[in-house]
Amino acid sequence: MRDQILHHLTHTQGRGPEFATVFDWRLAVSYTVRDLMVGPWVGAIRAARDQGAKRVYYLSMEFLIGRILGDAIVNLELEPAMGRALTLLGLDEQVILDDEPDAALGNGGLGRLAACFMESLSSLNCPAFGYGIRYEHGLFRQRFEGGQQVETPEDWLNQPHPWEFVRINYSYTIGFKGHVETVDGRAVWQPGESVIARAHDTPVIGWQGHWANSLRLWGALPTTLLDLKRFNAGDHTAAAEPEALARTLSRVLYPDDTTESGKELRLKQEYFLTSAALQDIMARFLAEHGDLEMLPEKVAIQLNDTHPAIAGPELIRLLMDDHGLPFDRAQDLARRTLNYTNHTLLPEALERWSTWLMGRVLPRHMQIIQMIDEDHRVTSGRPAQVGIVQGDQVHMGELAFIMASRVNGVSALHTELVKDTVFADLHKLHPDRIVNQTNGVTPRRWLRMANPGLTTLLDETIGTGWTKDLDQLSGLEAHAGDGAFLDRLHAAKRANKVALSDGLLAGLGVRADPDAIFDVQVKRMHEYKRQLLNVLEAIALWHRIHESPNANWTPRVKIFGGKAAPGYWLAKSVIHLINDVAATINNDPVTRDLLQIAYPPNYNVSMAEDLIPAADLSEQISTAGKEASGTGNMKFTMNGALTIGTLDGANVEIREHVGPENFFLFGLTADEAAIEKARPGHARAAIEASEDMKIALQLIAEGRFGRAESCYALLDRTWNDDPFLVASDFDAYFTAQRAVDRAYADRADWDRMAALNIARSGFFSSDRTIRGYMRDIWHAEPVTPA
Ligand code: GL7
Repeated sequence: MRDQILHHLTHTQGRGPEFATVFDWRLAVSYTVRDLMVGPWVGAIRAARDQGAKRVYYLSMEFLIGRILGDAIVNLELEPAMGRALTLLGLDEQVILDDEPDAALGNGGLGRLAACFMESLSSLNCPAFGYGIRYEHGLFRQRFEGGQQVETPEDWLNQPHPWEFVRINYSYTIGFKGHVETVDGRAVWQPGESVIARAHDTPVIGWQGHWANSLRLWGALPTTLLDLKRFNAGDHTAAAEPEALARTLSRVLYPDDTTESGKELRLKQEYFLTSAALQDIMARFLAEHGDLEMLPEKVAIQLNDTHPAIAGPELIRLLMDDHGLPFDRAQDLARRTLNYTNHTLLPEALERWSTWLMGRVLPRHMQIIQMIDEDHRVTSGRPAQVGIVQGDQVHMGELAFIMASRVNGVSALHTELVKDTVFADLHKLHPDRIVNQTNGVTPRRWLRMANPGLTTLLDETIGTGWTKDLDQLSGLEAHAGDGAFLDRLHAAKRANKVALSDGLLAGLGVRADPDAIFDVQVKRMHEYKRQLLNVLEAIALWHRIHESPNANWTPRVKIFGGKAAPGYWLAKSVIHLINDVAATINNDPVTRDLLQIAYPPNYNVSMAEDLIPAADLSEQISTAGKEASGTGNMKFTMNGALTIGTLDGANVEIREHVGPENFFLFGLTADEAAIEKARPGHARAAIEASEDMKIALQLIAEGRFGRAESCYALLDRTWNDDPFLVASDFDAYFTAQRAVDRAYADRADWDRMAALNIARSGFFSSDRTIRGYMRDIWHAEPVTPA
């Protein structure tokens, strides 16, 4: 290992050890590890082809990968050897690992789910490709200035990316605009613009390195590099225009979380990804099988939300216009090949494009969409209000549904709500189409890599088998009454808290006592996720402590992390409020040993890997009915945090699995929330009824935490509208938090509950989720490499 690292340092990186920077070493280490991935990768690709296996294609606008090196070391079980090699070279492994920028090609849960799925697909030997966009700039970086979020561009590709292989022979032309002609009775689309999509492959190694699939990310290139005529005429800037135009396509990740963006560029990005992926899929399929009738038998395509929903019309277009199939045959093959996952019910996230924009950017697809819609109208006898084209809008959810074999929700509750709300009419027409696949997360990254202390304890207590069969964690049940085991569990958690506490002190100047409850809410900033409820509770608690400073309070550190979409000013004002409250509370001599608030900026995958293993309490407090599933909630549970949460998304299933006595439940149910929201004056009534809530709002309005003006809109909305029922759930939340205080004070009992949370978290492995997709949706089988 040491020699390999030195070899790559010299021959790949071109550096002598005496001149090498951390970056040089990190690349040399990465190439060394990558070498070990290539064998299984090539073997997997070969085995899938030789055995004529069905392949799964996961189309996603987002893959929130994070760092790759540490994950690869864990999955290839290289830790001991790598540790020794780096020691021999006089290098600090943590410094090397931390030098890698996060691949932040996603916004939040949806993108991170795609990354967990890629890892599980490889760990399960399921032949698969992930298709996405190689954004030059991932999710923006977040800083705080005067407590307010400031965004700066992210720049991960401003340095060599050691994990990718550029495939210049896998390049496809992607057209836009232009017009459709009829030649010999066949439609011919003459695009007015075109770009090249070029493949960049990253191997995704599975557990123990038996299999690796490809994450294939498309970069955009111009069809003509330089307008030489204009260049020679002296117009140098204009000459580079085609290149600049093309490159904008894969330039930036849209930083919207759950809100739809109506930009033409976004539609072009979605089509760019989808068309490149489908052309690639068809080329591979035809090379292997030749017979188009076999498509559904050999290809399963999963659409990650509606973002790639143009896949339906695109696949029909390729089958009709390139391969001469009639519409009915093409539509039937496409529908038997495609599946769609719904990830949200929020109305603002349901993608819609005007027929005008769709017709202008993708004229041939607009025609096909109308054919699909008309055919569905005739064959299903659907009611008038159902359809893809409604008025002058193309509804991508309806398009995805109508073109899918299976439509799935991402938690049991969410799937039922999908049936009852957004797709109620389509569900009645196609009652077997909607199925559930509750989300999961990979235990390799989220336990084995992120929490080495707990991993050692697990390995020593129940063996290492849990890593690939997370249900084996149930073996811990037998130890939940064993004092020596619980002491070790406590020590492992405490060590993670000490490390985090050191980081918070160094980075933010916040003093976090490792014996206090570490109460963590990390996720995108959104009204429905109710960070506001959490910070209002902090204010009310602070006020209560002041009223009786000598009462028996349980010390608490509240930790927040998360970004707001740049245009989401209400979410940004919550960030501002949290930072202002922290500045006041943290320096209060009366309460500072009992209550601290930390909000480290720029929450990302790597920060999650530090925060989650150090958490005692997981905040999953969304308004019931709004969070489709959540996946952070599962990571916390696996790492032995207890949840305070509502009956929303996968919280419901987490509570069922860990047992209601090991979960702090509060708040309205989804049904109750819907009724409460419809009640006129619900917000004001709830605030008037809650002394704690009223005081918290008053303290803000009085300017106790800095300029009250910056909170007026927030206060006004809370008093008069409160669409996410912060007020209605406030007292229940406050009471549940006091139950948390009491429970934490009984250390042995808390540790026992933490142990049971871990022991019963096996269901939330993404291996279980992927097996479900393979069985119920893709009908795909694992493959053994030769
Ligand atoms: C999300 C849901 O909000 C989240 O609850 C879910 O866990 C995730 C993965 O299924 O998908 N839907 C969505 O649009 N985003 C999500 O994170 C951005």
